[in-house]
Amino acid sequence: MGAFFFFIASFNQLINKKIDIFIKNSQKLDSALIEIVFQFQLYKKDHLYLNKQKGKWIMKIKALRLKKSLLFLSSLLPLALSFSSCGSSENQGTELNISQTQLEAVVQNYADLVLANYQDSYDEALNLEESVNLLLEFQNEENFNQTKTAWLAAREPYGQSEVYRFYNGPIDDPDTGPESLLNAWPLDEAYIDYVEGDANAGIINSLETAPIIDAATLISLNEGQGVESNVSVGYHAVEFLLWGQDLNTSPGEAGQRSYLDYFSEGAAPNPDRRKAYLNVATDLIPSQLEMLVHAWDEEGNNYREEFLAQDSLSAIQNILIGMGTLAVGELPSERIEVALLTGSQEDEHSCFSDNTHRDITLNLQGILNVWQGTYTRIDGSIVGDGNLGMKSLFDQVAPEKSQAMQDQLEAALLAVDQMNLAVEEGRPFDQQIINESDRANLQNLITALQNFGGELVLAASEGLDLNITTDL
Ligand SMILES: [Ca+2]
Ligand SMILES: [Ca+2]
Repeated sequence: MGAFFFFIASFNQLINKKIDIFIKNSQKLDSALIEIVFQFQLYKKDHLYLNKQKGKWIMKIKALRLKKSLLFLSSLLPLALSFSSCGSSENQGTELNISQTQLEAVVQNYADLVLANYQDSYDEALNLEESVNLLLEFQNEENFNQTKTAWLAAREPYGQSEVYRFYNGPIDDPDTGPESLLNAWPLDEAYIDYVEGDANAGIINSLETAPIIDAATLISLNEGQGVESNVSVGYHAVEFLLWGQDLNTSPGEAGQRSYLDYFSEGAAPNPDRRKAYLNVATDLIPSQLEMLVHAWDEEGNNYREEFLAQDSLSAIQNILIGMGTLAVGELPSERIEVALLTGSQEDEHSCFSDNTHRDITLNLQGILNVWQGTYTRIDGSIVGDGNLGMKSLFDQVAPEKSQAMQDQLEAALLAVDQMNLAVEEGRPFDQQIINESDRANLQNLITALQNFGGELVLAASEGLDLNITTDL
């Protein structure tokens, strides 16, 4: 068995001594460890992560909304948890119940999904760019609404692509990855434009911050002053420029920005700078996505070539890290549980447009795509081979775990259907997080996703002898 233990608990669970501990290995949990866990009570509202890597316990505590600020508590607490190695090398050298040819086909199939998914993301982003061009040329409400529709459409393929993150692939390569320029979030809207109570807020209204609004300026201002919520570009910046703040004056309502904000007839100051901002920020989205298409296309001399050339099991390890991290951390924890804990739309993914239910649905669809080995393109055509997905792989090497994962995905799909039904009934995600029965459903979704991820980690260890880390 791979030596990997995973444990996650929110502060509330800790204080109630209702700790969910997902220990699938048979390793005894030392009482000293429990004691240390309870010392975390002083870190209110924080999430706690505990896992075991290479025979050593590592604890991390993550402050809400400080995604990149993992604090290694081993420096604060005497974590001398030198548990004896629990046979992590047991499987080393064991022959896998699968051929090299099959493994290569699975990896190739995945690369085909990624490329098609990024191509669709790029095409839809170009449509958005064209809609903005039309809006800025012919200024009317119809074109404004069409632009919002194009933004929503652009999110459909991109949301599915997030399962290709978290393993330092092209999207989040530490040096060149455009993720923070595309999908940075949460976003402090007052960094960009006026907000309720401050008519002069933001880059748009500050000649001092940005004498000229161009691509270089907006990119340089992204995550300005080292503040992660100082987001100047990407889908969510454009979302705010189109919808404006969601003041929820009625429960079913999203942001109500007027198209007149872009024109001199409107009440908002600096319409020309706002136009320039919308234009530049929108253009940047397809230009970032184009890089991703080139990284994965079949032209060679790119990431795809390296990805296919490496050892197939290393490639599969990356595929599973992407899927596992989205399923265990990013989607249930960052994107759902944080909003549930705070009850605030500030922690809602697409808070201005109230499109968060689609973000969640599409992230799960992305996981399903990689699981099944197919991706349905925007034009309805299907890319990939259903016999070459992760499910087929695990059916062969860890059939019981494979079935357990399938069951958890189906439970997650049921919860997602219920979430979407509630949206149709007039309760967008920002209302569901404050409605008791909807909250219970979202909690079920979190549990199903995390159980899926937990089974994935174990299946990879059992069937493929791969260690999958799912830390954000
Ligand atoms: Ca709303
Ligand atoms: Ca909202």
